Amino acid sequence: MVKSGDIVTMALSKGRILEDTLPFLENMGIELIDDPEKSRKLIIETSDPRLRIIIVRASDVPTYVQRGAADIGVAGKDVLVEHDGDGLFEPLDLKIAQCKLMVAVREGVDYDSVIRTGGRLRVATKYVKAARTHFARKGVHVDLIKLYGSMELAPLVGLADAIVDLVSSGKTLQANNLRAVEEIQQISSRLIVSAAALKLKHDLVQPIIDAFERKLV
Ligand code: PRT
Ligand code: MG
Repeated sequence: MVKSGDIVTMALSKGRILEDTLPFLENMGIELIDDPEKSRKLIIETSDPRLRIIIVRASDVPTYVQRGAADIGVAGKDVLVEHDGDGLFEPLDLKIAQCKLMVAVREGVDYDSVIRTGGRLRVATKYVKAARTHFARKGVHVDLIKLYGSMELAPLVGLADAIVDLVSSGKTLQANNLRAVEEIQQISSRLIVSAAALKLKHDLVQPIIDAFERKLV
């Protein structure tokens, strides 16, 4: 029997992060016992009795790791920027789930002249911290409108002049008659580890970090 102090818990979100993290685990010879995309289980055992996976919302991964409910996790840089990083280490850029955080406006809108005219720009986004920092740096006054999804709709129905959202293929913007006008940041997912786990479970956690790093080079 493995004692709980001898188990590493890894927090992952379903979808692209899980998909792109599995090859790292496979490279370590680790397989998941259940398929999280099919099973309703939220705690998934692996072929290594010392490692289990918990399935959480992408934006909740840092919370679980920070508070010690998970030892290690994979989270997008977008999520980490919005989260307060106290007690979290970010030892590796896994270069997975890559995309860009961008400003977009309706097709035909002259963004530069809107900015120059100096009126308050209404910006709808889930990424309030990143957006605030970006526009403050540019010296642009903004009204930030916090949304939890489907940001692309906001400029189409007059809720906002612009959005700040993640873009990968650009198809979502295109389908909604929007155009990216500014890149804020390149985004990829990071391996995150709690300060506590790094200290108290060092012998279990460090080999996992090392194995992830070996797959990267
Ligand atoms: O869905 P949920 O609300 O649970 O959370 P989430 O949307 O944050 O999770 P998920 O699994 O969709 O995304 C997890 C992580 O993947 C994000 O935190 C990003 O770091 C990363 N990632 C990479 C992306 C994208 N690419 C991406 N394209 N996350 C979201 N998108 C969305 C984007 O918001 C937009 O709506 O896809 C749409 C644009 O895609 P294109 O290809 O049309 O440009
Ligand atoms: Mg999503």
